[in-house]
Amino acid sequence: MADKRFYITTPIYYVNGKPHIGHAYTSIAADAAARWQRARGRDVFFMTGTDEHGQKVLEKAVERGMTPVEHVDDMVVHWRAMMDDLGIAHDKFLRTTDADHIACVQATLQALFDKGEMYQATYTGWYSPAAERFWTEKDLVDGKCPDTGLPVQKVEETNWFFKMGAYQQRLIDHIQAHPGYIRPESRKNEVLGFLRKPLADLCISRPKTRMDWGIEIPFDRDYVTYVWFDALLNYVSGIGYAPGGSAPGFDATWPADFHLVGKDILTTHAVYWSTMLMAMELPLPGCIYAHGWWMSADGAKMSKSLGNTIDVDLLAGAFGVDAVRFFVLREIAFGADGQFSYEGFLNRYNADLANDLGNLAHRGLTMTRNWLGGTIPELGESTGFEAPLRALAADVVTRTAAAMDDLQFHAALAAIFELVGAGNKYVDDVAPWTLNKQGDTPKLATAVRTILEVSALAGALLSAFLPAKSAALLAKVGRSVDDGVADLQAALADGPTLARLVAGTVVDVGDPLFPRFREMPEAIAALFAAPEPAAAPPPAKASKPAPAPEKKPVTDTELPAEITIDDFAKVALRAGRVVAADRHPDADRLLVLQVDVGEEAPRQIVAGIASAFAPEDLVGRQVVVVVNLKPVKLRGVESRGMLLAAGGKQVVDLCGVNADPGTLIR
Ligand code: ME8
Repeated sequence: MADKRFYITTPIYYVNGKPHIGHAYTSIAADAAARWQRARGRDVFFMTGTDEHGQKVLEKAVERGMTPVEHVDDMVVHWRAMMDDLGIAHDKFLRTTDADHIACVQATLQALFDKGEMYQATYTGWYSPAAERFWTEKDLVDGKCPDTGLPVQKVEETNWFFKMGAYQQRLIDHIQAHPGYIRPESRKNEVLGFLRKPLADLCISRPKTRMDWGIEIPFDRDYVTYVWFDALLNYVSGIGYAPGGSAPGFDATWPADFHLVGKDILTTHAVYWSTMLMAMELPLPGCIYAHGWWMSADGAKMSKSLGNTIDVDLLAGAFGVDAVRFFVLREIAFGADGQFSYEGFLNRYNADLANDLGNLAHRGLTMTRNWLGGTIPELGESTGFEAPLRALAADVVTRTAAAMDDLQFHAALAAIFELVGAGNKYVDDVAPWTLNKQGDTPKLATAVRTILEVSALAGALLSAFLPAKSAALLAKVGRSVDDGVADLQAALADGPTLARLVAGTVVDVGDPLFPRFREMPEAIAALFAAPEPAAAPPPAKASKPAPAPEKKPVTDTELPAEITIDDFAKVALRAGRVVAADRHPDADRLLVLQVDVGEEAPRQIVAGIASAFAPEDLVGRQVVVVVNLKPVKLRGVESRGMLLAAGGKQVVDLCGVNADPGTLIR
């Protein structure tokens, strides 16, 4: 369909934390693809946004002592800023708290209900707050969420279900008939593997009594919509979908050409979203592309919850925004995982941007200034090296276009830098300094002009990756951004001529585009030079400056005021043994323990140690218990006593004694 808009999306990001390099990655990739297609002349719609409902976001709001609305309004600012700072030129930034999104979700729910796609049932399952989804007992890995490895909660409740299972065979058939539907290939096979087991129906509601931060279900107002059902609909709500009749423009935009997602959220897209669309009788997107993860230096996935992320602002501040955009797309194939290291960043910056691209342009510009009066020369006599360079340029343009249409960003960049490398080799082969010495002006003009042409072509090809630097490079040879677009389109249509510049234009040598860094920029070196905190967890050490005061609570490190022996004597400590342990039904940081402290019956103690221990590891464990602590209710469960533990807020171990339960400890 010639008129079909190119429609590309990123996931909409949870506002339970600030953005990091992983989110920047998906956004940069989508932006590069969108910019490329726009430059090619296509009508593009690029949508991104924030996912603002659900348990995770609600918990964060509670933790911050804010209402959910206050919290999301405050957090969205960081996400918008990330997009602006990284030059992400989206056409729409959607928030799931937007009124028109909410209206679309409710209308869709009602339409599916009216069609008989929804039913109510009582469900027992394991809920993972981190992944915001239910699992069956069989899905769990070591009793934990298979996606996140974090604790799950057993939940039994009556809910609304979407008849997802009914679409299983249709989905398998679609995936098999459209080999490019789920990419890369390995991810497609993963989804087909998942679909070999019977596909259960999808629980799409949450009772307000448990969690009310969501979109109310129109046909049962005691419930809100499950966050994924809400979030996935953004891809159509944002372009004007309505079950009874969509806004003008919807049909020219849907289906999406590409949904870009991280591999962590492939199932929700490939299975939930695809079957939802089938039930809604909408065509499926062209491709769901699941890219890999950025990992920290110690090989862990960077995530908000692990706190081992790379600060994009810091990196962009030190090396420039375009260097960040370039690095993340050049360093790893789109689909593979990549380990981030600052040394790797520095090396690639110096090698590709400073030494190759920056150097080629600077050589051409200084030669023009020094030997040719500072204006772009007419092409003169051939040196014999231009024809092979033009042939390579033609091949590079073709390969870049094919790679960009296929989201193979690293391959596109590799091709463009092959041209840059060939440009530098051309300089060495032609040796313009010899031509200058010999006074061979016709050949010198050709040589210098060709260097400038190759630099400008590289600049035009790189505009989707390095918007600001590409514009700066083109400006040095008198080309506007629009000229660059015209040059690119001409090169795509007819092959590059290496004769697009305007002779007589005054060049602007200025400073090199990418200054070389002989050592790590100070702001980054400072991350490693700072003294290590006494008990810094390893991931944080890999990516953040060490002793940020707000990260290390005062209570963990400083001595509180002195107490007397009498004060201490008020605390009754006893040896105990854990006889049973379970997860707290309502809080994933808490465990509910039954502890024998030598009394008639075990004590129930609620402890915030779930991040360090699985319940089954604790049974039989000897512990030290404060037995005269006033009983409290923690998230609705009574706790009578406290365990002594090491590590402050970040528990690392429990204190234990080898003594019978009830033994007095002093
Ligand atoms: O999942 N490496 O939001 P989210 C690469 N709201 N990419 C990463 C990454 C990493 N270490 N960490 C995060 C959600 N990402 C849902 C989506 S869509 C209808 C709803 C990127 O804030 C990657 O794109 O947890 C991943 O899929 C996304 O951020 C998850 O963002």
